[in-house]
Amino acid sequence: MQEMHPYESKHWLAKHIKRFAVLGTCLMPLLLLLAGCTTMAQGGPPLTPASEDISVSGAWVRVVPGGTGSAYMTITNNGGAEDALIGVSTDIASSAMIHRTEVKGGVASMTMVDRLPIPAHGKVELSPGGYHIMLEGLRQQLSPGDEVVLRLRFERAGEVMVRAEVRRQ
Ligand SMILES: [Cu+2]
Repeated sequence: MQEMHPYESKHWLAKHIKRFAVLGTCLMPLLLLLAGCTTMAQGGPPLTPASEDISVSGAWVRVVPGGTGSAYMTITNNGGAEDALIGVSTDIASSAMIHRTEVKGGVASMTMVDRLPIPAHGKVELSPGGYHIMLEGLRQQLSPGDEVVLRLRFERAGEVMVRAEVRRQ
């Protein structure tokens, strides 16, 4: 190996320190995500979202006879850019979809929503009669008081885990 002058070796070190700093920044979200998973596995304190811009409150699940359920919550975007809910998954159901209930001519129907925009500095409420997350193919019997974990996928914020309480209404 070629011997370096003191100046060159200092320069080399500076360049590599910079590279490590960049690598560290990239790893941070991953580490936070892993920390979140560990917390969940242990049934510890409330799950912290991966992003500070998106917060979810008042999440609950209503179980309907026939093996389906609906999840409701308020999603708040504290950031200065629009985000969007683009997917949901959960271990307790084989499918979780974003739905919207619409009433036309006195008849209520549900349509699937691929992308639910959450405006900058705004919030969107998922509530009975409006937006909801449809849970189909429930894998276990749910009773009031049970807690389920939902994984929400956002365009910008990435994955946000939410605990939801099972309630009758
Ligand atoms: Cu629905």
